[in-house]
Amino acid sequence: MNFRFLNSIVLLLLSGAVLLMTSCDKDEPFVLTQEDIIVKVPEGGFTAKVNQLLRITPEYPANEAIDFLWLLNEEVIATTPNLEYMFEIGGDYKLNLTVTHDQQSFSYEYAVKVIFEEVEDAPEGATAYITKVLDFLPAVGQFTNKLPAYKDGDTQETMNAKVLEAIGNNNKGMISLEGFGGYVVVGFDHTIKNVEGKRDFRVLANAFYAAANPDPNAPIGGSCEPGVIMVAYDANKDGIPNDNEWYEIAGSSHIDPSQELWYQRAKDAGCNVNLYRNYEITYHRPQKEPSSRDEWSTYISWEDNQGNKGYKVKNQYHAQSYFPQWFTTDKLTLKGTCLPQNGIDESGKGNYFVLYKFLYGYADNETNAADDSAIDISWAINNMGQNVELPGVDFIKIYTGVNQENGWLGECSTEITGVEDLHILGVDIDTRK
Ligand SMILES: [Ca+2]
Ligand SMILES: [Ca+2]
Ligand SMILES: [Ca+2]
Repeated sequence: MNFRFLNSIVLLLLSGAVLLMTSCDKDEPFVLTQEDIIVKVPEGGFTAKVNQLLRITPEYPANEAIDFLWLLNEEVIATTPNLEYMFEIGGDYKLNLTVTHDQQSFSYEYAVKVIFEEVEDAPEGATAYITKVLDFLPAVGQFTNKLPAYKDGDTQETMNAKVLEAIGNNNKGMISLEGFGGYVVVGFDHTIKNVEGKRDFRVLANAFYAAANPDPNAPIGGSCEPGVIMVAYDANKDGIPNDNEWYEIAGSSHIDPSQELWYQRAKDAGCNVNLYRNYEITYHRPQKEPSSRDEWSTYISWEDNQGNKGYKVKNQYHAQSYFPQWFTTDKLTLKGTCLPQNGIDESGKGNYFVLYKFLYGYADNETNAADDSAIDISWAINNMGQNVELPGVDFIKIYTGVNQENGWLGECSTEITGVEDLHILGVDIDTRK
């Protein structure tokens, strides 16, 4: 055999093998790597504005079947390569992208800061006080239908107008929200600005300290009937507080009830010192008003979503119906955060009740002149307890936060006499650290 010929065959075979290998390479499937997906992240992460689209457009190998899965709080918000998403709520978010191709799967995390647009200072001529009452519904209680007074024919609208007459425009009249969950919703002629590091508004009420607590070492108390404060920024500018625009101000017990100075004292006295989020109570309309004293103790039945039930009783001081008369259905269900019970009978004989002061962050809990009756809008939290940085507030809701009967004093009920925009009034109070 001619060796040269053999060599040529070997060469041919070899080159054929090389050719074969090359074509093999061409058919080899695409294998996704972490680096194939490129998202250009601005320095400091993505920033988005509330109610405006955030767009993220990754670069990725075209012509390959890659699956994209965008997640926000473990919920799928897109399955397309490009993300377009509108956040309705300000705050810090973590966005998760998972890309998958065959067996390969990679995840990426992006920080998104969602901010509101800036709020201007209040315009010239704006008033520091309440100019609108959007809703008012006291729970059951001895001042229901009295503060303000209900008259036959009154409707929700006329009751709202009476509330505005009482607590609007610096009139400093008084309304009572009565038992747990009773509420009022008010508005202003401008947005109360959230000034950084400062308290922004004050809820005026009638809280006072007791002069004669039998225990001289007791913490400050007296008539502190805390109302939980909610705030809404009109992010979509429709002139009303939408459900997803409300946030709760996290007062001291929202953070930790055990830091209240009277916590152990109240616990020892048999108070329920827990804080319940998503608390719900239902009051049933009485079939009729009691015809004799015997019926006072079983006047209005209630039950809550914690397995408790009982009666709201009638007393000799207030003869009118304790169920809101303009409210037409047979039961009244009110919801919110239920605060620790702060009322203790310090006499031990049922005749000297002291309602102890929470540290800060509630209405009708602190005297009006004290710094801790003032609120920093930056204390707002969402329903997951996360801080929300609102630029300002257009609406404020206050509801009675404690469900407790305090002997002859009656139920713990938040009273309100007004709201003040501290910036318009030139009142400068630092936030709490
Ligand atoms: Ca502030
Ligand atoms: Ca709105
Ligand atoms: Ca009060």
